[in-house]
Amino acid sequence: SQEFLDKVLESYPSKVMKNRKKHIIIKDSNEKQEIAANTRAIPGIITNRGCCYAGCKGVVVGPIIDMVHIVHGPVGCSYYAWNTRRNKGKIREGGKNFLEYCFTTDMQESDIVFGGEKKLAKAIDEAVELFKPNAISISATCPVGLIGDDINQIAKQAQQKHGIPVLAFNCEGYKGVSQSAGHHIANNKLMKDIVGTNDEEVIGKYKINLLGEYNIGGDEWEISRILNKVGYKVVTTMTGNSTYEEIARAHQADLNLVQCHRSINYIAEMIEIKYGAPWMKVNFIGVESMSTTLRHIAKYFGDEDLMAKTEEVIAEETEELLQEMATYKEKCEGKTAVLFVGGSRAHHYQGLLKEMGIETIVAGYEFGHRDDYEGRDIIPDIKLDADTRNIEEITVEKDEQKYNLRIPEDRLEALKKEIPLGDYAGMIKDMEDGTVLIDDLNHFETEMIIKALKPAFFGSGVKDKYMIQKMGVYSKQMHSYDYSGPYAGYRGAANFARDVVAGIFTPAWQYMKAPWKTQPILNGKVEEGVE
Ligand code: CFM
Ligand code: HCA
Repeated sequence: SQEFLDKVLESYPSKVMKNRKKHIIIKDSNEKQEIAANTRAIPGIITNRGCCYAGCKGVVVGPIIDMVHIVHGPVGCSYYAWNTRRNKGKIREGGKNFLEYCFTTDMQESDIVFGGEKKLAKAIDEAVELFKPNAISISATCPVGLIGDDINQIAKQAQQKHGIPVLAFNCEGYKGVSQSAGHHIANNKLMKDIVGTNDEEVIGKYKINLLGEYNIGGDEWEISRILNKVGYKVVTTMTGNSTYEEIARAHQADLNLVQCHRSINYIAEMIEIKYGAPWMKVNFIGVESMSTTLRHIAKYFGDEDLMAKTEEVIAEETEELLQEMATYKEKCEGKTAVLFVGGSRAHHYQGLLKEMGIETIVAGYEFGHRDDYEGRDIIPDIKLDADTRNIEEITVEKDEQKYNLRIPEDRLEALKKEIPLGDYAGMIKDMEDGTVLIDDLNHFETEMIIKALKPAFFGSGVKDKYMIQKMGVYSKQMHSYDYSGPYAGYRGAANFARDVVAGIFTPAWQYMKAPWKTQPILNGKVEEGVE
């Protein structure tokens, strides 16, 4: 591995090499390893990262179904985020769902020159008149911050005028080094303005929230199906397939299950401080992780009947599934994978691949932070740079009226030793010695990896998928699932395995050599003496 990495790094100019070196490590369990992450991508390098606006509007705010999400900016920013992420939603009885729509102020040159505030106010008026949404979000794109449109003031006036919540997000694309900044900005506002504002009692015995779950390809529906079967009441998901009022009641849940910690750990932590409900890291990807997660949740509530029911559901769900998974494993045993996804999937899917006999030999995040690699306990060691300090850090305090300790403190401390309460371990710990971790992988490095390692499976996104496949390697879209799914939960594991086996064994990859590499494009001969 070291030899290969040296070859990659030597291809760079010395300054770039010095930078990239810090973002790459070979796992060695004898050492405490540190990886550089959440820093600026190098100009000129083809990165897969997105922007702050993508993380705020596209990822966290956009999936709330009954809000109209207005993008204040040029049409492209809105169009790009129109259903491409596949965050699905289903209308509630008598409710509203605007996920199919794409709302934008469509800023033109004259708006950039003379300001876009009036246009935004008009767009809100129109949206209210035509759609009567329960609430509205406004997301700022790059030019809005540059020209100084005051979207907060417009939101305030519109809220008074229309009598519905209008939330303004200053998530201009350039605000951070990646989508991650947008997650943080969105978390802050959801916490400040929505969570805790509805005290109408949620009925149910074991009340939970699903945080960091966005219902991509229907994942949340499969997860909820299983949780409901055990007996849990899901108060809200944040934010996949959620409504404004469901999120407003989130403070009533007794436990927050955190799937994608990268995008939502801020809210999880703030709810615990303000309302007293602890959070637990979960993983719904893969048969074993799903079952372990169910056992952890039952242990938290500590009820014998619940634990028994959990075992019953696990047995029922996995009986046939394990046989099916064994057939996939037989086919794939010994194959290798490279996994490169946003901020948590590159870790979450490794267990499921292992269940198929596939080892992940290179993995990395687009925009994960050091704790996503190394574990939550290293957070105090992270040096905050100017880019991170740029994003507002809000602090919340105990809400004297609504705070309640769900379980006694000594029991909570004891439980922390058994289940991942308030903690996540990070990707490094789950990888084998000798495997490679690369942060913010770029297209040059992707090419080098493919040439050297020829993996059977390359899990990544739309920006590099086709370049990988043109090199003759099967590449799966780990963001949109290539329009398949769900991939979470028990049924999801089977769907994923079935799709991957079909992908790996498709004969297409051997025909990927360009025709001109094997035969000349021009046919003919040069004859002498012909004029
Ligand atoms: Fe979390 Fe996500 Fe991901 Fe993410 Fe994303 Fe996504 Fe992703 Mo694309 S919230 S970090 S910002 S799991 S949109 S649903 S697939 S990059 S790995
Ligand atoms: C985003 C959304 C994205 C992009 C996916 C991709 C998604 O970050 O803006 O690059 O293939 O999941 O849709 O991550």
